[in-house]
Amino acid sequence: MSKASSTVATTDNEAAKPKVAVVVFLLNGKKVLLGRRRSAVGNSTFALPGGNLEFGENFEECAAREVKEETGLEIGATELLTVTNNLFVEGPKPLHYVTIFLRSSLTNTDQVPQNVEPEKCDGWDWYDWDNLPQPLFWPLEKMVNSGFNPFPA
Ligand code: IPR
Ligand code: MG
Repeated sequence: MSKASSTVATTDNEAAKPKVAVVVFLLNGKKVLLGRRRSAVGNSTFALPGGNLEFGENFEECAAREVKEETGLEIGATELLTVTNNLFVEGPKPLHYVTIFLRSSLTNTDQVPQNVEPEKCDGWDWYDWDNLPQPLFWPLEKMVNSGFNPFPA
């Protein structure tokens, strides 16, 4: 038994199992949509819309559902950008997420983001990629610091 699976066996609960999240770089011109999280994980940091992949969903379905649930916005086709593997130890229980990062845009740019889940977010807004708000949710900050750019070349 590997050290990792031994750890899982001794912490036999849902939180100890890796989960999958889908998050979206929703792009509008040179801007990206971010919201300040209200959560035990990454509280008060600016993050992309998205969340947990549900049983049977494909990534695009999850992205469209999560963006709609959190912001009220309707997005068009999605493109896969990258995948990260992150361990969150700051909350009451450790969480391990494999996160799928997609890129998308609005079906209609007249749409205005709504804060549909105010218990989970302080509000959504568009931010210039060259002037992002601080602090960023740390997985996003890590990507930005590595030079990652979600915009088409
Ligand atoms: P929900 O599903 O509540 O939108 O989840 P989330 O936004 O906390 O995302 C979970 C994955 C994160 C922690 C990478
Ligand atoms: Mg979310």
